[in-house]
Amino acid sequence: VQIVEGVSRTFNEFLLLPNRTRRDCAPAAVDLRSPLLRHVAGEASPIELRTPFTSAIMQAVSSPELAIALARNGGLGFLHHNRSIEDQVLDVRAVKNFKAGFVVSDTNVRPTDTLGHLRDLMQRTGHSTAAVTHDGSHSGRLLGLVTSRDFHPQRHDPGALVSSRMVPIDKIPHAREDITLSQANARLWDERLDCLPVLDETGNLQHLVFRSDYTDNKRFPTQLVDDNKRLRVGAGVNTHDYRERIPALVNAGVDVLCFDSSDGFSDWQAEALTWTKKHYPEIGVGGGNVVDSDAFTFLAEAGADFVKVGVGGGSICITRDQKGIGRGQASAVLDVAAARDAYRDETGQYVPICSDGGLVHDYHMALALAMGADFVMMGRYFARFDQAPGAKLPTRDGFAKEYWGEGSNRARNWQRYGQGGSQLIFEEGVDGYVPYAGDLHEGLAVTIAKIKATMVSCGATTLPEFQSTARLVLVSEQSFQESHATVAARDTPTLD
Ligand code: MZP
Repeated sequence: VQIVEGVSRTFNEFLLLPNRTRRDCAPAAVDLRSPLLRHVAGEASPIELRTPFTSAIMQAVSSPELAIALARNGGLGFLHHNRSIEDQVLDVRAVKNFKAGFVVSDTNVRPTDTLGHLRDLMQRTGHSTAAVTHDGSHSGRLLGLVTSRDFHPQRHDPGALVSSRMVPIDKIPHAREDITLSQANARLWDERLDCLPVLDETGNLQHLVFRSDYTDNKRFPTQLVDDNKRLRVGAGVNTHDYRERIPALVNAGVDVLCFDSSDGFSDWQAEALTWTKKHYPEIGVGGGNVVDSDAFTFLAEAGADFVKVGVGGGSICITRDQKGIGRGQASAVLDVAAARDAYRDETGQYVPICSDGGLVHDYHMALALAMGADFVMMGRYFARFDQAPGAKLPTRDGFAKEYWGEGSNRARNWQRYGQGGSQLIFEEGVDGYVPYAGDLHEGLAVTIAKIKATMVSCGATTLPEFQSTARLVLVSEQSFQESHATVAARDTPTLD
């Protein structure tokens, strides 16, 4: 037996030291773009994430609704594969057919229509936002906006548009044709709106501009939606039926694939990656999960376009209890990041890595990125939002959402947790609840603000800069305790 040097460490054991913050290093200057796929070092990745977040390949997480919301915030959803090929294809199509657009005149939306009617209409047409004009035409005087978020199943939607959920035009900042998209984007983010109407001088609607249209410094109207822009979506696949599943997903328009396994250091995964790159060289495909440099190099050599890191650290995971395999997520990311850099130096190819699972606090995401992860994948984090598929249930203090592991009895994902047959013999995951966290757009905006604030404190405005200049320290048990507030809210006396 060999005892590997070093201790298996977790994110809780590290803190970042603040670096000097220069004057021009402010949150607005921070750029969170990150490569998703293998590329020649020094050149651009074929697909870049605008924000370094992906959703876990899990039933309780990656619905089309969540993938749409995440893509619109610059990340990427990975639709799960623990069901029939036909069902997964339908979900890919739901994301690809989603149109960030407005309901046009022939659908005849008038202020007197009911929200129920509008919901059906928007679901049928795949529109995220409806502009309500005085005469129901797409170029009439704009009265207000209704977004698909208002139609979440847990919310009630009776009544006429004007009296209920419509955001009236005087509450919406609007734009004229001559502003740049970067200005539009700043307004969208400031107002936490999904879209910005462009009006002519008499208040007639010209276009709607969406967050997802944002491209630096492009001018209207070249970048406007109403064209064929589609959101990007990823899909999980497994090493059992990939020869049938992958062609169907590619045919449905999937952008990226990822082999999903609790232990990806295997001949099956290498064979499946090689097959995919041979038959679909134009499609990016990730592999994993791994926790050390040998496994990274094995998958990179087999053709993986990115490699996912993490065994046993997931919030719903009991793999370490059941099988005694895994590694603290911080040690795993540090080791694999070093292997990625060595592979780059040797081959000239940059193969991004993803830190998957075990991110409990927002600052853990910043740590994972500082330690070398190009992007992160999260289950628990996204399962808490409205857009995740788990049921929302009342609790004594508010609401909770269901969240269950792919290795639990509920999910029975034997393709991921193969124990030598098409059955789960023992569980590797649990079935539980997470605190409800509202809307993804709002929650992720706060998380992004925190990560930018961390990077500013560390004097970095890009992720590569953050990774090359970050200074980490190990924390003792005592300093870990010191990190938390020592005055509990309940101890504070009531003040007049
Ligand atoms: P977390 O973000 O909830 O901590 O972890 C999500 C990750 O845990 C997933 O992306 C996947 O890699 C892993 N996972 C999913 N199901 C299980 C399980 O049932 C699991 N054990 O470990």
